[in-house]
Amino acid sequence: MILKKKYGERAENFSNKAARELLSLIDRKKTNLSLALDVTTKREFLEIADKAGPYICLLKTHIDILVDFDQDLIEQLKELKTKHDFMIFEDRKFADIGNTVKHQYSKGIYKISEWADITNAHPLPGDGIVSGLKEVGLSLGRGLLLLAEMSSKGSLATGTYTEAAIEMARRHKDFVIGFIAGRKLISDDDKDDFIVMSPGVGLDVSMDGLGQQYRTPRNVILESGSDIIIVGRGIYGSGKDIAVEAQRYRDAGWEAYSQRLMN
Ligand code: 5BU
Repeated sequence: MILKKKYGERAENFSNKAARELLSLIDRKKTNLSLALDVTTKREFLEIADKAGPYICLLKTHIDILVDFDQDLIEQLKELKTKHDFMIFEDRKFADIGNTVKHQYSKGIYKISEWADITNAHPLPGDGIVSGLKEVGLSLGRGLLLLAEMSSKGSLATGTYTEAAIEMARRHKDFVIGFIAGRKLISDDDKDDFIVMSPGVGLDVSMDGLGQQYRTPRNVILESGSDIIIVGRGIYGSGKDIAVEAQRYRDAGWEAYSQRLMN
């Protein structure tokens, strides 16, 4: 897998503010690690984010699993973002018609568009989902990822569905900055550039008993040409030292990228 350009150099391929910032941040901080922070209390959430913060480019949230969510959590999250220099990705997986997702993105309790630099959507409903989210997010400098593939066993997002996701992204290049997928989806010579983020990454286990399937940072970045590894329980699983594990995944992800550059 040949990589022609470094992360930072690719920033110029994007008009989207979030994409440009993320690619520059990855280069500046030398980390392609995103932490999937799936804990259910505010205390754990902020504690882990603070410990892993120095090693990540992107904090991935599922804000609706917090049992004690409040506005103060968002204020503290923003402080950690500045303190550690990372961006925020709410893994909301929007999946409805444009008019509905517009409200889900900007309103309700969470007001995702106010604090999440990046969010994602299933291409399933058609282009309207992107248009609806774009109405809210583009002027705020936000970026969207389309779920072109999923890491779970038996995922239906394959073949022509994945191809259609790529075509949808091409039609909305100003707002769609990339994909959730397990591999690079378009060639380096393509006129369009997209950032690929891969969940289902772990160094110690191969599955979780509920359909999740894990591959290593080397598989994902070096062999499959993805750009960002998303790691959750591999970092904060029971008994783990958060900073040690975050550093381990950061190093593995960066090593895989460095090797890809040399190829
Ligand atoms: P884990 O603890 O590393 O298994 O967490 C993986 C995270 O990535 C979790 O937040 C999932 O919701 C998320 N995820 C995923 O695992 N697979 C996918 O295809 C997508 C998201 Br999309």
